[in-house]
Amino acid sequence: MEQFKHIPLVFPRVASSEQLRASREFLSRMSARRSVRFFSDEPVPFELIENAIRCASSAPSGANQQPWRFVVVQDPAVKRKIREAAEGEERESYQHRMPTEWLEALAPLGTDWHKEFLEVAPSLIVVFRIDFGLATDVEGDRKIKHYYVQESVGIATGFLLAALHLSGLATLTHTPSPMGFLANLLERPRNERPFVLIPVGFPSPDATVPEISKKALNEVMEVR
Ligand code: IYR
Repeated sequence: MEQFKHIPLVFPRVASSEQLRASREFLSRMSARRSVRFFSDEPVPFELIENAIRCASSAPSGANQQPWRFVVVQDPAVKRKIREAAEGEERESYQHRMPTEWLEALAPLGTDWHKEFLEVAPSLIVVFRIDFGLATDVEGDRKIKHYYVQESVGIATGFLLAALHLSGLATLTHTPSPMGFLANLLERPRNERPFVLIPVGFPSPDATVPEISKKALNEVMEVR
């Protein structure tokens, strides 16, 4: 049996007063996050995007396969194409595909098929899930099974949103539907599928957000 190396865990122990302080500060900052649909075109320092993607890529994943790819779109011509394609799909969805029940659930958010933010935000991060690995050997392409892709990419996306927010940037968790066009426009290989599209930038000065709230702790937590 092949031996795989283990190394000592690095786990700095912090004083409980500091644990509590850090926990409260993180809670307070994360609770102030909002999904933003109105962006300014002000550019974003690129290292903020890089570091947020480094952070996302540190997430746990099934068998540590890290089944994700983050495509950062800044080219105005590509952003325009993405907007045009997304609005085409979304217009069809809002006008013909989404059942009344779905439209009613979305009503408080005030969304519609217009997606101006896809062109205005300085960066779009398109998260792709890598459904299987591709290895090439003498017999040609071979598929490598990936495990828990949906869960892994969901966790990494959570890390990404948290990192961008704590860097002082606004984001939107956007899923134009269907979003297969993103794989074509961004020329992804056949093992990659779009997972979510995240515009990143600063809010426009007159940005508004829907007046909605989060569930209270006693609605989301049970202790037994
Ligand atoms: N993709 C559409 C509709 C939409 C769906 C859900 I679920 C939302 O939480 C928000 C919007 C859109 O982006 O408008």
